[in-house]
Amino acid sequence: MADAVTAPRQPVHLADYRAPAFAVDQVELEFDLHPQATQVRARLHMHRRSAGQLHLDGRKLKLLEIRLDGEELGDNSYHVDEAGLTIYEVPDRFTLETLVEICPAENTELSGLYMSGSGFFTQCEPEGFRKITFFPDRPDVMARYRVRMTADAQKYPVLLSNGNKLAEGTENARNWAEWEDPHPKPSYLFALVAADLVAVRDEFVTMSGRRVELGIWVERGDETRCGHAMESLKTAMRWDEDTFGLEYDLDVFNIAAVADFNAGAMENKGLNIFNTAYVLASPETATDTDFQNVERVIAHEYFHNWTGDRVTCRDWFQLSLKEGLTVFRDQEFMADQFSAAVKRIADVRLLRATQFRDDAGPLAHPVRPASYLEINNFYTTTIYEKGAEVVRMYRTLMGREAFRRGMDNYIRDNDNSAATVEDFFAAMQAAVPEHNIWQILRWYDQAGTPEITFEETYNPTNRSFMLTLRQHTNPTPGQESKLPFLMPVTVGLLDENGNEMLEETLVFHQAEQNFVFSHIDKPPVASLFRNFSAPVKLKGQSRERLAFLAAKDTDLFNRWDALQQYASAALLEAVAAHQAGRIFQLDAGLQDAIAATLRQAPRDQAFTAEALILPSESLLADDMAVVDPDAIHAVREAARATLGAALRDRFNSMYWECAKVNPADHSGPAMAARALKNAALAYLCAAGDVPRAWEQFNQGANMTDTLAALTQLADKPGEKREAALAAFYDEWKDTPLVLDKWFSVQARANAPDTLARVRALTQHEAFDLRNPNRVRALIGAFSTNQAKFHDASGDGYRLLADMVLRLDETNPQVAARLIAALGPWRRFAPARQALMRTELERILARGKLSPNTYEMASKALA
Ligand code: B3K
Ligand code: ZN
Repeated sequence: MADAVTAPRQPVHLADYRAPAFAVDQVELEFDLHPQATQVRARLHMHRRSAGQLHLDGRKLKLLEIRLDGEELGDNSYHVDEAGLTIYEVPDRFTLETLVEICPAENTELSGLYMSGSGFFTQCEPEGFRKITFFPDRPDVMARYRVRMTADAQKYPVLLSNGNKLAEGTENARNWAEWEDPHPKPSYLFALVAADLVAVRDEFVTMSGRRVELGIWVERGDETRCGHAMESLKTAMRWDEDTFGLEYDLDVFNIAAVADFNAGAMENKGLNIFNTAYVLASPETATDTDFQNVERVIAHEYFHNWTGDRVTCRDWFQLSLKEGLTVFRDQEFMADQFSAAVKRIADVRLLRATQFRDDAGPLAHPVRPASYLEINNFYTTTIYEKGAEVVRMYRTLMGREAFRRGMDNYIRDNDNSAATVEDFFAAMQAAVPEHNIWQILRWYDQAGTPEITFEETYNPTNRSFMLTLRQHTNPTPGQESKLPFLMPVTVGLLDENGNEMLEETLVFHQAEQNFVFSHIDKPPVASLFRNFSAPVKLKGQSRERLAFLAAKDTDLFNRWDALQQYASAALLEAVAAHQAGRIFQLDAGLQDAIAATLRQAPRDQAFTAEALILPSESLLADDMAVVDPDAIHAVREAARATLGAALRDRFNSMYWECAKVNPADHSGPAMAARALKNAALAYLCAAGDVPRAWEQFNQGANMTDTLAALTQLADKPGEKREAALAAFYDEWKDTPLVLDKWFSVQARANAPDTLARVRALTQHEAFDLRNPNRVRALIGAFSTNQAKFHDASGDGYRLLADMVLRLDETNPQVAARLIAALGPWRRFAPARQALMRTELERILARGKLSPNTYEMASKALA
C-alpha cells in the first residue's frame, strides 16, 4: 500500500538547503531476500561535519537491531517515526549498524525494493533508498558501497548490483553474491537485481584500451530482442568519447530490464535498470519510433554516467542540472545518428505540446523550482526538455568549441561531487571570460514561455536594416512579473528569391532591443530564431511571410516551422468560420504549401514526413483564447480529408514509391521512407481510402506498417475495425509491449465511440493498474486525445479522475502524473471548466490522498 496523508506534508524549500551534518564514508549492505520479509543489514561508517543530531531517513522500515560501534543502543538513545531514525548522541567518527525488515511483495509504489516478473528490482531515485534502509537519503551524501545478497538459488539465480562482482557462491539452496562499487555515489544510484534473467553479452574497448564487459539482462525468450539496445549502447559509448572525451570508468556495464517501472529507465552506477519498453525491439514487435526510443534512452542513461553519476546534484532542486544536460546530450547524439533538422523538429514538437502547455497554466514551474511537496512530481518536460533548451542556449551563445571547454571545466571541477546550477554556470562562464553571460541564470528561476514580437525597418539610403525585438513573459504561479531573459537569436536575412544574405546570432537580453545590420542592399526577409535558438513563442509573422519562408528558407527547421505556423493561422481562421456556422473551406495557400512540400519529397523524405503533419489539435488549442475542442477537431479533420482528396494522385504515387523499401531495414533512409509512406496513408484514409489501410494491415510487413494501418482502421467504426483489432489482439496478447499498442491505438482513436471503448477497456482482463506501461498506454494516451478527452459530457474527465483515485492507493507517482491533463481547465468555456474543476475537487475531497496527488490536484486548482 502507498503512503497516504490526510493533511499535506510541509513543502521543501530550496532556500532552506543546509549541508549535511554527517558524511558516510563507506556503506556495507547485506540483503537476505524473501518476497514477504527481506532483511537488510546496513553498516554505515560515518563522520561528523558539523554540530547536530544524527537523523537518517527511513520509511516503513521495521527496525530489528541497532548498534553504535558494536554496542546495542538502548530505547531511550534513539527515536523512530514515520520519517526516519534520530540518534541523540554520536561520537565524531562511528559505525552505525541497523537491521531492518521490509516487504518487497507488497511494494506497489515501485519505489524502493519491489517485485516484478521473475524477481526483485530496485528504483531509488529520488527517495526510494529510504524504503530499503535508514540512511541520509539525499544526493549530497556520497559514499562507497559494498553489497552482499542472498536469495533462493532456483527462483533468483542472477544477483546484480553496482560496480564489480567480487565473489559468488551457493549455500543451502541459496545463492549469494558480493558486489563493490569503487566510485562514491549518492544513495539514489544504488541498485540491486535478483531474478531469473538471461544475459546478452558483448564488450567494448574504451579509447584508452580498457575492456568493458557489457551485459543486457532480460527474461528468458526476450534475448532475441536485445540486439538493437546493445548496438545503441556501443554507439553511445563511442560517441561520448569522441564528442566529450568521456570514457566509461568501470570494468562492467550491466542493464537489467523490468516490465513494471514507473519511468523509462534509471542510470544506477554500472547497473542501469530499464523499462522493457526501452530495451526490447525487433521489427515484428517494435515500430521505427520504438527503435529510436530505445537508442535514445540507452544513450541517455549511459550519458548519465558522467552527467549525473560522477557529477551529481547537490539537492533535488538541481534536478535539471543532470536531466537537462543529459537530455541535451542525447538530443545531440540522436541528431548525429539521423537528420539533425528532423531531430530538432521532433524535439520542438514535444516541447510545445507539453512544456509550453504546462508553462501556460497552474502547473508552471521554473527549471529550478523553489519548492516542492513531492519531488516525484517534478520529473517534467520543464526540468528535462526546457532544461535541455537552456543548455543548448549556452552552446549557441558560446559556440561549439567554447562549450566543449566549458563542459571539460564542469566535469573536472565537480568530479565526484554534488553540484549546483551555479557550478555549471561558473564552468561555462570560465570558458568565455570575454563575455558576461550571467543573465542566462534567469532561465533556471523564472517560469513561463517568453513571447517575442518584432519590428523591421529598412533604410535604403544608408543600406541598413534594423530589427527591433521585444520580449514579454506572462505571470506564472508565484511570479507576477518577470525580468528579461538572455537568449541567442539566430537570424538569417534572405533576399526576395530566398538567397541567403547573412546569418548571425544576436544576443537579446533586454525587454526591447534594436539590432542594426549594415550593407544590406535591398529589403530583406528575416528568418528569426533559426533552429529554434531559444524556447520562446514568436508572434506577429504575417501569412505572406510564413508562406515565403515555408517555401524558401535555407534553415530547414524554420522552413518546417513556417509551414506549421502558416497552417495554424489558416486552420484557426477556419475554426472561427466553423464557430460562425460557415462551411469549411481549405485555405488555398495551405494546399499550395503542402503540394510544394510533396514535390520536394525525394530530396529529404524524413523532413517531408514531418512537414506533412498538420499542427496537432492541442497545439491549435494553445492559440485560441477560449478552446473549442469540437470545432478544432472538425476543422482539422476536414482539412486532412480535403488535402487527401485534392492531392490524392501525389499521395498515391508517393505511397507506392516509398513502399519499395525493405520492411526489415532499420537504417535512417528506410525509416524515413516508411514515415513518408504512412503520412501518405493517413491522408489517403482521411479522403476515404480505408481499404488501403486494410491491405497494409493484412500484409503485416513489420510493426511500423501494421500499427500505422491499425491506427487508421481504429478511426472508422465497422467490421474492418473490429476484425483488425481482434486479429491484432489474438496475435499479441502474450507480448505485453505490443499489447500496450493495442490499448493506445483505441485510446487515441478518432471514432465516435472512443470514450465508451476506453471505459470498457478499463475492465478488460488484460488491463492492469499495477503495470505503469499499461496505464500510460490506455489512460495516458486517452488524456492526449483532445477531442475525446474533452467530450462535452465530461465523461472523459470523470474517467481520468476515477483512474487517479484508484491508482493513488497503489502507485501515487503514476496517479499524480495523469492530473496534468486537467491543468489547462481555465482555457475552456465555462461548461467544460466546471466539469474539469468538479473532477479536480472530487480528487481532493478524498480523505486519504498521497502527497503526490494532493500536490498536483491542489496546484491545478489554484
Ligand atoms: N533519472 C531517472 C528518472 C527517475 C524517475 C523517478 N521518478 C531517469 C532518467 O531521467 O534518466
Ligand atoms: Zn535522465
